[in-house]
Amino acid sequence: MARIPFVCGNWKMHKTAAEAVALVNELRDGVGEAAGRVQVAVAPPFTALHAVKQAIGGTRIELAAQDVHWEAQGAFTGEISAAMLADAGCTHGIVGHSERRQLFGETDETVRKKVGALLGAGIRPIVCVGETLGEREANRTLEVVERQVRGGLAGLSAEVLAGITVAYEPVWAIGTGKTATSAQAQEVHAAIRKLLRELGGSVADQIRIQYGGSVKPENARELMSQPDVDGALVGGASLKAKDFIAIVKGAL
Ligand code: G2H
Repeated sequence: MARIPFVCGNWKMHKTAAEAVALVNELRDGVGEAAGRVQVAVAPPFTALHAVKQAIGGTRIELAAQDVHWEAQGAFTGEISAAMLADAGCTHGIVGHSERRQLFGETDETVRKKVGALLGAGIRPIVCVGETLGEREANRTLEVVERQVRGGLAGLSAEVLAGITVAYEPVWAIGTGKTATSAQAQEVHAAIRKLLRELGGSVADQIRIQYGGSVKPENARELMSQPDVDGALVGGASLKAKDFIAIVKGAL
């Protein structure tokens, strides 16, 4: 089944509001050329969401958050709720990024709670999974990724699963300049698709599985040409308009 590729720029802890708006303005024309054939989103830091929401008006660029807290409200200093993200204009939310897992104690259980919170606010989750170098070398890649997918999506109906994106990001390829080969990516993406079929039946064919980890203009087309690679979650290269546009066009 044909899936529209989905490319999301994860800006991580980069860009002031003014810098974020300047980047969106640079993306406008290039992304417009791919309109309707590639879905495109950007995930600025929380402080730039409002400004970026204004700046993407009239474009096909959608707004994503980089994280969320699972509780609806309360005494959780520093946290942001899903309702607040919806209010800021987010249509997508990244959860379970390996940096959150490794540096901030994210677990499969908190990922699942965050997925629930996003869905409750009408925001589509992008659920990140991926193995460390040690896990790959120990031949545990598929076991780890399966545990993360099952944990993050536990109990969701097929109907709900249809609206979710999974991002496979091997930790050893993130920000390191090392990219999984297209064959390595396809192998894991196919395994994730098989698992999604077990969890959601035929909707597995609708679910986009992005690849992430040092995606750049030079490797994007080859990676996204794999049958189960349905787009990309792009970090470093999404901070430069020229590179991000080239990656978006690589999905065509
Ligand atoms: C993985 C990716 C974006 P980069 O973290 O989520 O970042 O493309 O810099 O490896």
